[in-house]
Amino acid sequence: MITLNSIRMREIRLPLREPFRISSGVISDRRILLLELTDASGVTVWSECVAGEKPNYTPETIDTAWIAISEWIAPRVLGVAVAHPGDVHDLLDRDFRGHNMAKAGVEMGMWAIAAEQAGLPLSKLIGGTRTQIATGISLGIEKTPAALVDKARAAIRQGYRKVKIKIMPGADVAFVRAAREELGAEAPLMADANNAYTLDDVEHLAALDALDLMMIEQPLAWDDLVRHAELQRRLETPVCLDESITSLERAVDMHTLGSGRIINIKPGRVGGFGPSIAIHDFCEQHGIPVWCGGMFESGVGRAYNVALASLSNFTKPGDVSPSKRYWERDVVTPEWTMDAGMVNVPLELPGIGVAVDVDRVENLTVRTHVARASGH
Ligand code: OSB
Ligand code: MG
Repeated sequence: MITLNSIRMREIRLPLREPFRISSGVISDRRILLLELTDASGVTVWSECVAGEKPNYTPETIDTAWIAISEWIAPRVLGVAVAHPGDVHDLLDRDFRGHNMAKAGVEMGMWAIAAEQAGLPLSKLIGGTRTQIATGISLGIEKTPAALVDKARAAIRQGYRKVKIKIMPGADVAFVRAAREELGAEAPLMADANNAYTLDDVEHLAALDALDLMMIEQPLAWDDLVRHAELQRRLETPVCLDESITSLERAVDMHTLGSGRIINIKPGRVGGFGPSIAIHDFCEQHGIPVWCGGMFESGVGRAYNVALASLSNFTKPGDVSPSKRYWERDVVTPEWTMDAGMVNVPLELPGIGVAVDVDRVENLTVRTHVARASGH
């Protein structure tokens, strides 16, 4: 039984080691929403809401999530006894549209509470079988193909198992071709357009077919499945959907319509672990590979991604780079590391498997809010 006594929300600011440009915007300072959930059994866990600074990826931002959690989500869960963390998503979704990342921050924390209560690593609680996660890097848009090639070459040297190249009109085919030519036929390359194209660009995008990419991620609009189906019919390269998959139902629609052949699962985007596991299981039954995407999480959010990616059908490398790819210093100990392109799934301790450096978090905190069940 899980019964939340309190939810402490904190915004921290964490500068990225280098700015990151995608087709829809650039970020250099991450504003991160960390949550501390305390359960009536005495367990306290940390979780992360992965909403971005601006509504350029999904409609949510850290500021909308702050309101959603404090005004609507906390009152709905605090003091309410929940038998299983898999029940939380339905509780939060009833007559409450959207705000998936805000909901996921709380929902995932409740899975971590269940793991602590059971004395199990989070990965084991959900039935994960992998002990290591194959790791990919997501490379931002560079000014020139040569600059991109340098970054991609360094990534391959570091052992990454997948190199994702962000693309947009004006920085696409020539950039990816340069990477393919310089890095060779075996290099595991893919592209991510973050919605930068329309069906008018089919001929142009079809030029990527010659470059033997693992996949092209979310070329068309964030909420589109119909046009992606048309595009997939005209491309050999598998389409992978990210933004468009916001629930199990959208994954089923993708399969029905043929809108893509691979799914990037981000637990925040779909509303938490419950929907993530449901999408994973559906895809496994239908031969659709999945992998775990990233949102420049701190080490806290990364713990949840790593646990999720330990499930059997996460067969493609995830965007779960080690802490040093993002930050001078992470907020967890131990920091996340990569060895030969693999990140270890923590299996020693119950829960998320890393400890939060609370003093450091205190120093980085710019605002706090505590919501409590009545009487706590
Ligand atoms: O499209 O996958 C994306 C980061 C922010 C918003 C959208 C995306 C990304 C990434 C980052 O690609 C991947 C990572 O966290 O390493
Ligand atoms: Mg993406």
